[in-house]
Amino acid sequence: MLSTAAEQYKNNGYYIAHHILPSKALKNTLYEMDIILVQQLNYLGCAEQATDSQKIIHHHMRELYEKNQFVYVQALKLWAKLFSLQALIMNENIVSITNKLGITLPVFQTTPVLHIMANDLKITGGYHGVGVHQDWPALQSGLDTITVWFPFMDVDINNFPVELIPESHTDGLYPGKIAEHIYEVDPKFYEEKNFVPMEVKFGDVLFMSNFTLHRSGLRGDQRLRIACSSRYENASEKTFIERAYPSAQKRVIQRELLQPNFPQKIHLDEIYS
Ligand SMILES: O=C(O)CCC(=O)C(=O)O
Ligand SMILES: [Fe+2]
Repeated sequence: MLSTAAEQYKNNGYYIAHHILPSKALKNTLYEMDIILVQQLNYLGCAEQATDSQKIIHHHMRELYEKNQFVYVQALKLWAKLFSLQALIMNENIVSITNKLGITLPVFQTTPVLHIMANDLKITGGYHGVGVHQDWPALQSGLDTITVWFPFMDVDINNFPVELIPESHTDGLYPGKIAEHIYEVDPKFYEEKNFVPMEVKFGDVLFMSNFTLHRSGLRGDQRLRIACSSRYENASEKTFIERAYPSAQKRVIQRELLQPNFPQKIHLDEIYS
């Protein structure tokens, strides 16, 4: 079965593995995401309780979004840092499949990214899906890097599926321009009709070559779609070794205090008493 996975992946530039993530772990992460929202809602005076229900989480997101868009964005940024999310991306079934697909010595030079799509949660001037791109320019490490993408709810053609062009992974880098979140591919170089929506259910995982052309499908109904995306890079890829392990990503630390004069001794007394 797994040799078929490798064959499909090599031929098509992607492979979908079904039912490989435990629903308990996915639900636990959803629950922790909701705790992050509910802590802020409670702090802002709304009496809510955390759950793992997709509908209620959507409601909590809307509630916080309407109360305070800044706090809402801060909460969503913290979701991507959850320990349980890091554990999910390193799930043994995912590791084993990436290994079969050629990643012999996996490294993460990036942290997981969450892609959140809902028609009623668009951020003013912010991100609502990404245009046509390849993932490689944002990393520039191993040529065999795999994007590992999985949703926290069933994704069908009406719930913002990822759309990709099968077999586009062997054409090399497509010409394009630097856009806000991606290196956007010039529309002259692909045909609209070749995009295929990826139907990926809760528990399923999409494995995609870093060279496969893809975008966020913008066809969505009233439902919420949350997906996690991570990059399995191969420390042993030949050109990655030859190029001395490059990475296009940098970490920036702001050295100034974010809240001037915070903390004071009194705040620490509460922690350490
Ligand atoms: O989830 C999406 O809509 C976009 C995903 C994507 O571009 C990625 O994971 O690299
Ligand atoms: Fe991407």
